[in-house]
Amino acid sequence: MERLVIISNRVAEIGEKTQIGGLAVGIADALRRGEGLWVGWNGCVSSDDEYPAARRRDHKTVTTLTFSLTQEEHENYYLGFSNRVLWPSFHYRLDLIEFNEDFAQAYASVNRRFARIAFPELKKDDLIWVHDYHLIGVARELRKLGSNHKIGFFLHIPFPSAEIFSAVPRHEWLRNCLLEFDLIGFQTSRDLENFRFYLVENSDVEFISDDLIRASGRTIRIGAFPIGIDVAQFAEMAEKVDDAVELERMRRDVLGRIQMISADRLDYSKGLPDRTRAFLEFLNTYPEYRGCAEYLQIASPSREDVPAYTEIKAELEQLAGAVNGKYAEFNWSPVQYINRSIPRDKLACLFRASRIGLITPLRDGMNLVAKEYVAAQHPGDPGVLVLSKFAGAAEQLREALIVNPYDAGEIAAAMKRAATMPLQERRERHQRLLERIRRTDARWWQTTFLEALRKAPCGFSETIRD
Ligand code: GDG
Repeated sequence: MERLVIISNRVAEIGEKTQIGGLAVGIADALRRGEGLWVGWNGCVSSDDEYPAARRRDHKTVTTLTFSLTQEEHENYYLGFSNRVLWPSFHYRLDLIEFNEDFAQAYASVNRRFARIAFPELKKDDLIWVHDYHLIGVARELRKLGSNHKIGFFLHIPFPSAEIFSAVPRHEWLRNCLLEFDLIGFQTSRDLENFRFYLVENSDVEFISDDLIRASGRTIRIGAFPIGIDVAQFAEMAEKVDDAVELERMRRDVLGRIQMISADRLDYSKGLPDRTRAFLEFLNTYPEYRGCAEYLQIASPSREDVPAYTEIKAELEQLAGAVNGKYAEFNWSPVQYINRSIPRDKLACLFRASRIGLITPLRDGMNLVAKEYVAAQHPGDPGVLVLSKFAGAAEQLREALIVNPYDAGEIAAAMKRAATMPLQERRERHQRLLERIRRTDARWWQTTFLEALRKAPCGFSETIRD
């Protein structure tokens, strides 16, 4: 019988309430149906250099197999190659790349370790689904061990333009690793086009059709599979109004306040300082909103061991302080800044209680918050989504107010338009957005990806390229 095996960098606690990170949310949704095995890092770093044994835990339908990383692996594979080379470069921040040879070595050897832990567990008919930029080398390592399973890869972050990708240290090796999968999936058609164009310019891959390529005797399927959310589940959380949020909403109604909200990991790709500057521009340009517009910025801590993240945190705190310093009054603060992760159900209520959702990343694979904001709205009196054109979600969510996240004036104008949008227009836009996120929800994402993987021509690799 077919079983789904997920291999991802982190394995989330199943059922954990304050789970953050889009990948964890998406995978947990996908595994909730059917039998499955989920293999990955448990989030702990062991204090010695020993490789601690993997730990198995059986949940209802899912078994998790998790293990710790050593200090050295954590430094060089996770904080190093994954988050100081791949993450910045795939988000178009070549200036933030910090590369060294140890990072590349550790990345390859940890990918091998993932494969070695997973391989003995595999059954003949398993479908293997590898997730994200940390594990590009896993199929190659599984093939070396003799796996002839169908192995799919999904990239949650953007695939950059060919020029950018060809500047990534070890890009040829990464390309060869990718070509050991049977299906390579991206978030958007733009990512897919970028990958195709890179191959045209940097390989002798043969293009058979829109979704099939041939490399070194193997046929590989490629495609775009925009990730979705469990719309009904999120809407249900938003409807169970939290008392504190409701009280605050009523207070705001009485005071005629306009609430704006954003929720992101505190990451330089999410455009948090640019958005705060845009809010300042909004208050500068439209004085009628001074004293009544409030921006609630939830920025959950992320990767605090990487210097670029501490720098952006300092910048953001300084900016929030500057906006409040300039405009706050004794009974009103324009920016409310929260640097903690808050429970998911509370987040859903806050989205529903906010008139404007501000999702303006500088680059984003998809951005699930944009879809969650739409799902959380009351259909009779919905809020307005202001969305960056550089979020993968913008390819689908066309009825949002689409903005250039680098242009503070443009975002400020969109805030004004959202704040004054007539009810009828809000309803119409929301209705269309809701239809689309329902049609391409978490289940749709999982089933279309797995269907494509089942259809992929499986090829055992005779020659592993280096
Ligand atoms: C990667 C890609 C892609 C946020 N703050 C809190 C909180 N969250 C939740 C959100 C959402 C998730 O975390 C974030 O997902 P995103 O998609 O926005 O972003 P990444 O973490 O960067 O995810 C991204 C995604 O993978 C999936 O493929 O969309 O492009 O970068 O679910 O609601 N959750 C809680 N408290 C918070 O304070 N509980």
